[in-house]
Amino acid sequence: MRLILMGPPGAGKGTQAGTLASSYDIPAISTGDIFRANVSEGTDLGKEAQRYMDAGEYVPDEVTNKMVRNRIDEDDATKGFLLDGYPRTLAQVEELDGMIGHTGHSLDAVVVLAVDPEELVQRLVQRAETDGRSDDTEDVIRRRQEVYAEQTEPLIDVYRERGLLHEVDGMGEVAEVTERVLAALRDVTA
Ligand code: B4P
Repeated sequence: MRLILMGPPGAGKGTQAGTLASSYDIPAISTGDIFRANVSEGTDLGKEAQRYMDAGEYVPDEVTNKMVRNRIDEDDATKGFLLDGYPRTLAQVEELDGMIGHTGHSLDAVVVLAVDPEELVQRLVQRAETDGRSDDTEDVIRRRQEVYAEQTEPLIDVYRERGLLHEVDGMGEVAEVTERVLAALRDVTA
């Protein structure tokens, strides 16, 4: 199974990714998590990514694409993967097409989590209080939302036109959202 999980900041991508990936016995690949791991390890990639993340901007496509290509080439991803937070730009869509096409497989489904705008902000503000993530300040949250609207929302139409899109209600309890995603994907086969 080769899946993409999309949604605006705070929609629950990272929250759902692990459970969904376990259900399909595939690795969850989160670009945000990989960047944050590199930031805390102080790698060159982390140093470069941090200044973009802290400003609510996307890390440049060349950097992100290379990182995802390396991760998808790892052995555990040969059986499939769930991408959390990638692709986020049209250039990343093209790059991913190339990466998957190269393996002789194809993308199976794209899930978009839909959450009310006020709820999105509330979740992130709440996370700021508990986790202290450096990009969960009010100004940066607003910028992340703008960047999502400008650069990532157009991808929804691209995948809709390809017949791969599943829009799922992301409101309510975490477990309820998981059930809705699994139900939406019930007829999808790899
Ligand atoms: P991400 O780590 O992907 O951050 P995010 O969009 O905020 O989503 P996240 O997964 O963390 O939050 P979630 O919605 O699960 O990206 C961070 C940054 O990395 C980007 O801004 C960018 O700079 C960079 N980056 C990542 N990928 C990139 C790419 N492809 N290209 C370029 N740059 C890239 O959850 C949010 C909160 O809601 C949590 O506190 C959670 O507990 C809560 N929550 C979730 N579901 C809930 C529910 N049902 N009810 C109540 N609360 C819920």
